Amino acid sequence: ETILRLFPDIDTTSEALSGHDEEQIRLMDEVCIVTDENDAPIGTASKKICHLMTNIDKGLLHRAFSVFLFNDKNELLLQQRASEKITFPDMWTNTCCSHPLSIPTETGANLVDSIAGAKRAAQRKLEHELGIKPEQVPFEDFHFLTRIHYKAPSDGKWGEHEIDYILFIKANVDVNPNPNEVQATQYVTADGLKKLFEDPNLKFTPWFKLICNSMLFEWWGSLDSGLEKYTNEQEIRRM
Ligand code: DMA
Ligand code: MN
Repeated sequence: ETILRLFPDIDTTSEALSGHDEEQIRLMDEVCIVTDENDAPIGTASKKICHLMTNIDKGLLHRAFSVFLFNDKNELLLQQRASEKITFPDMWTNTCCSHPLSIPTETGANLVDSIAGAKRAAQRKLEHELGIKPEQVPFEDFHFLTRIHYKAPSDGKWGEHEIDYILFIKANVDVNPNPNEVQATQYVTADGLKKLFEDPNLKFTPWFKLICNSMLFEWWGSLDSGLEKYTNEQEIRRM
């Protein structure tokens, strides 16, 4: 693990996983891209290592993506995370989130290649989590908007600290959720989403709330005209 040279006292043990869902434990072995604060790759580490709050508190940061998928009525597809998820279980969130992996097709050292890697990772996870076939979400139809750097604890033991690539896509898709990942889905209008926020019984992921409270509704409003002015932002937004 090259990252041990940069973070010599990192926690690599696995007791934090005991009691969790077996498939979700297995996915904690995926290899994420560790970056510096400017999103330059500096090494790799397992999904488990990247999401332990003890390591995040030492500054460990990794690359991620967030897809916002809209149908032809400009409604946003939301998902409710499965109870089996180790981080942020049962919470409602944007269409699909995950991590570009440390594999040649998903890694990039410059922004153009990193965006392409995030789009390929997005196609892979839209199929894994929601059963959406890659043909229904063509690579060329994804729009990269910006990168968001944020940190958020989940339950004390686990959390997120990411450079998150925001991807928009307009596509009418067939959804067939993987129950180990997703327990429910729904399409919402912008007003419908604002109504959901008023329901005290619903919980939302911290990154989704951050994006909703900053740019989401402005971006959403420009889906059919003027989205270009928000795309391919070079700066990283710190939240
Ligand atoms: C991680 O999402 C990425 C973001 C932007 C929070 P996740 O926890 O859903 O990842 P995965 O689906 O790989 O478990
Ligand atoms: Mn993450």
